[in-house]
Amino acid sequence: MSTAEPTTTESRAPAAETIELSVVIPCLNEAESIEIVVAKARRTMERDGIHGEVVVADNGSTDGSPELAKRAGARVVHESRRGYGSAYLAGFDAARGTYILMGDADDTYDFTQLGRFLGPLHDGADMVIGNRMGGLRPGSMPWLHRYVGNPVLTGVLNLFFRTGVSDAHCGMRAFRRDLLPALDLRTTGMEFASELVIRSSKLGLDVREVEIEYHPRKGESKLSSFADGWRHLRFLLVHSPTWLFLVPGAALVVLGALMGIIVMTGAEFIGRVWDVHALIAASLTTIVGTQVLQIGMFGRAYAAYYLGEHDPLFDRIRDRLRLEHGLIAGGLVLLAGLVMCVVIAAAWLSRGFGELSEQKLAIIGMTLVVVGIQVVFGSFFLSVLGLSRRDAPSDELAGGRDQKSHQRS
Ligand SMILES: Nc1nc2c(ncn2[C@@H]2O[C@H](COP(=O)(O)OP(=O)(O)OP(=O)(O)O)[C@@H](O)[C@H]2O)c(=O)[nH]1
Ligand SMILES: [Mg+2]
Repeated sequence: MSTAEPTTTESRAPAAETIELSVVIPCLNEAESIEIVVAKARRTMERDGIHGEVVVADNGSTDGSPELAKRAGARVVHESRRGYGSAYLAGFDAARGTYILMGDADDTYDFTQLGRFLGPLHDGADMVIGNRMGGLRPGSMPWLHRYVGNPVLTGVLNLFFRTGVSDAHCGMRAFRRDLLPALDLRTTGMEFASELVIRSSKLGLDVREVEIEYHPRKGESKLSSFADGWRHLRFLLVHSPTWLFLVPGAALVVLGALMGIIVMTGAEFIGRVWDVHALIAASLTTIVGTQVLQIGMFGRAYAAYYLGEHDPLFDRIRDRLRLEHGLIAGGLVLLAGLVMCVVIAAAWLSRGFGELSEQKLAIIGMTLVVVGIQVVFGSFFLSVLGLSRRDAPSDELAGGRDQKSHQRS
């Protein structure tokens, strides 16, 4: 939530208890359009008999936008921190309606259609998101956003979080204001749009879509294709340990194991037989894959313990596996590796430290030793993450066996 206490310029604000809809508009230097947009929203609410208010959240505009917004009948909130998300957080704090409708100040969204968002909310939806893709007016969206940015980022978002939303960056949305504490929105930039969709999906909200039109903007765009695109992607990645770590980690382990099998069986691959160099690559791939996998597990544990995320897979694993299971598994891998290394060393010793040409077995033995050590310490670390939760009873630190739900590996 916004930390800076926003200052409000009151202008024809209806009594709080009568407000059904707060139209919240973020604004940064939108003098060309802000008056039009505010007037459209106000006129439409009057026309449709909706008791509402228009809140403009300004981010330090230098072109007189706040004054224009106020003149058009909006309540203006000033937020000192830059960014689309910051502006919205300040606007949401100031909003007093039962429902909030969000939309840009650049006249790209048609505020005369706001009733189409309110309808599903009256029908019981928690959130309504516009879908612009069927209603793009010529010149409204550059091809890079239309065919690359939006589909790729919406696709990644749905792959990672299965939200089912078709146009995840549509800026026109409406939702119940009482959901804000549960939504717990924090991001300050354009990635705020993704955060809202992901949080709604994680909360299992009833999210519906409405087809809308998207018009060419007035004034200068505040969106920076690559910087903002990256901010979205970065946000999606760091909120999905599964796709950031577990999937690539598992892929590396499988790749390393396959390479190892090809070398050890002497099978032909791409027209040739592979030897010790390929086995070294296989070993390193497996080791790094195990590391990445473990970081993913730590990430999921952190999200479950500290971010309060509901994670059925993690819960299931935690219910079935204890620290000791991890220690036994890691210990067995370590032991297998040690046995291989000792056998090779013994054979070498029996030859009076003479010729030694057991590179392949030695590489496999050492790989198992390294992986085993990682699993042992990784299991302890997972346990430490669980133990250090504030609600953990203090005697868990002693590793009490009866701490069923906490002492897990
Ligand atoms: N980027 C940015 N936008 C802000 C900020 N504060 C308010 N905004 C407003 O956020 C809304 C969205 O920004 P736009 O530039 O329209 O971004 P966009 O809709 O993704 O891109 P366009 O299709 O080019 O309009 C506009 O109403 C901006 O005025 C800020 O600090 N940074
Ligand atoms: Mg816009």
